Amino acid sequence: MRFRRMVEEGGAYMDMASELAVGDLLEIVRNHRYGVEYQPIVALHSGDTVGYEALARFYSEEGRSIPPDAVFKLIHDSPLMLFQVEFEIKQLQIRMAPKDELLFLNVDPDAFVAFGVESSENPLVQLIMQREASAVVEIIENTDVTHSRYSESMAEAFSQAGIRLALDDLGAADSVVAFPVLIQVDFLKLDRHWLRRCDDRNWYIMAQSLITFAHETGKQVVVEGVETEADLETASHLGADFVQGFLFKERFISRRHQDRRRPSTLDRQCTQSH
Ligand SMILES: [Ca+2]
Ligand SMILES: [Ca+2]
Repeated sequence: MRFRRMVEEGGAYMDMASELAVGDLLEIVRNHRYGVEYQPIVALHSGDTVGYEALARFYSEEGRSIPPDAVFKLIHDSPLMLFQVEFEIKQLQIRMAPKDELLFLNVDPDAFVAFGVESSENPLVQLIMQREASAVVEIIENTDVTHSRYSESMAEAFSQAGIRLALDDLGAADSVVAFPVLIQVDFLKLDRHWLRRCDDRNWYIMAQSLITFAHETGKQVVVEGVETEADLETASHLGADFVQGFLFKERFISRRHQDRRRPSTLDRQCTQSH
């Protein structure tokens, strides 16, 4: 359960072997071989990109992509390293992000509590506050009590700092929803599984009802995992506000932390544009 976010961030790498040697991890961290993939959040009514979800990427010395879930799995064994890596990645995701759109950021509750300050004084909250009203923090629900408490305390801290919240992966295969969280957040992100289930009338009505609930309580809804025009049509019939997924692959933006020793073409582009 704790690794659902990491699997999501794994994206295309999900099927690859996800073992990583500690030495390789240290090499990645020491040299900040990090990157970001920004996936567009698209308004259904206009087709415009209104925001991006930032996803972490990692690279080997040779520039090869490392499955993100392998990195997160390993750094979870060391709270301080988890905090350090999460902090640096959020810094990068904010620094390299398109400036004017919403920026959806996945924040790891384990990293948040690892710092030992569970309030808006937490450095992760202070960092994300730089992005002001355009930041949205994505939270996931956890089945075990400890992690549920971490998610709740993190949601509270961001909320107190005036940062909007999205409930991520709602309806994922192993998800459990706490009603207070459902009520507290500003965005609902319906997991990609809804699109596969919507042939079943009961699931369809449930999705519609969640969207009606969201709208009547001032929230907006993102349907994730839109891969085809048919998916787009389903999301539209459901009444969602936004969609996200591989149908919009040409709008994805990939950026890497600059490696001073061997800057890539992409890095040079990033340096020029920021
Ligand atoms: Ca997410
Ligand atoms: Ca998600």
